[in-house]
Amino acid sequence: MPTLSFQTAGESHGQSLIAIIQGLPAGLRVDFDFVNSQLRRRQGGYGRGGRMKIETDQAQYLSGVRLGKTIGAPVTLLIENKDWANWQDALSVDDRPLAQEKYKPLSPPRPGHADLAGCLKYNFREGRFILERASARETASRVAVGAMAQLLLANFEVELPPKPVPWERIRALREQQEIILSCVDPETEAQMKAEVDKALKTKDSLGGTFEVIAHNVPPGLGTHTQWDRRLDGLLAQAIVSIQAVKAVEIGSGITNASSFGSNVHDAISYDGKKSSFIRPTNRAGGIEGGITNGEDVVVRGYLKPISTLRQPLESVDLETKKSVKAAYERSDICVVPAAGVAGEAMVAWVLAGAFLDKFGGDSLKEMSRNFEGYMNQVKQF
Ligand code: EPS
Repeated sequence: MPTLSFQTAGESHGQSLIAIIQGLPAGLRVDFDFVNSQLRRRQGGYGRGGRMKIETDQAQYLSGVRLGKTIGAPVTLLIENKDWANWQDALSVDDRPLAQEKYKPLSPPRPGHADLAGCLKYNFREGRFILERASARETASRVAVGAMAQLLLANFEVELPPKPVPWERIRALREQQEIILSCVDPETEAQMKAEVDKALKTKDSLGGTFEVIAHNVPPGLGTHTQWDRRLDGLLAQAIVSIQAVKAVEIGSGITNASSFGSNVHDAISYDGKKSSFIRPTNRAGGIEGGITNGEDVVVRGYLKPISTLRQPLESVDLETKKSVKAAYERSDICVVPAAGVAGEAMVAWVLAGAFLDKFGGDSLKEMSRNFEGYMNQVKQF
């Protein structure tokens, strides 16, 4: 069992979403506003469907936090589904007679969604219960968990030379009330918005790419010594597990595959004054041999277009096996900005886990001591 772990529970139109985090050290101050602001960011973005008008996602803390700080016990987070009020008769927990007029069976299965594979596996004749858990609404729990990981990591920033990152734009994106498509280049963002408008008109959907950059990461997280502890592998799993993400890239991994090695690997030099190793480039995305090398950790997620189409593809009626159009269920058109927030949460989560694996500690104080000792060792290297 890893030092840090979490599990989520909850269905899209059930009463609430839950996450239980195990392994956070005691003494971590919880910034409740920060967690909620991350949840708010996840709800934004151009191309979202009607659901986000119903919800105001906020985390409640059922266990593990007292007087504003973690106590080392499992932390249980709860996010209410306001839409439950509209579904509780149709999806009641007990077996009272189904409110037929309210129940919305999901049939025939939507190509690209979990519907068909889930129905075959769990032996349902329509996809309602599959979609309820497969829905990307589950990422709300993950964003709250990731925010807790970000709060932990904020205690361990290391100083590194400044990078050419468009900070002003990123700050503005963070502060703007209405999230459009979270693109660092406003001109490209306008073109992206036009594409979403086009998909709206043609009743289609869109995917896209998000990038997460973790700054000030110390060298030495993850390890080359065992396949399942390589940090790039852990990041890849965490990112691909986000609904609709179908590919992941570390650094410039995809273009690296079609380049010569001399144009891919990041040369090493040493700055005696700063006692630190320097890389003019970071095509490796901050990870070599499954270990962080002190550069920014750069991860990209590639999303397929949302699989619910208002002009549905061919599908099959699960009872009659006849060809019919796939079902339509209220959905988003493009979720790239929201997936980016989930991606940020998952990267923070994996880094926090690697931090705990390396520095251990049952309290933040103990962990900080271990971290400082190691950083002194790196400085004197
Ligand atoms: C989501 C909530 C869902 C969907 C979306 C993500 O709301 P509803 O199904 O009630 O409209 O908008 O889920 C999916 C994309 C999916 O395929 O199920 C959310 O909170 O992000």
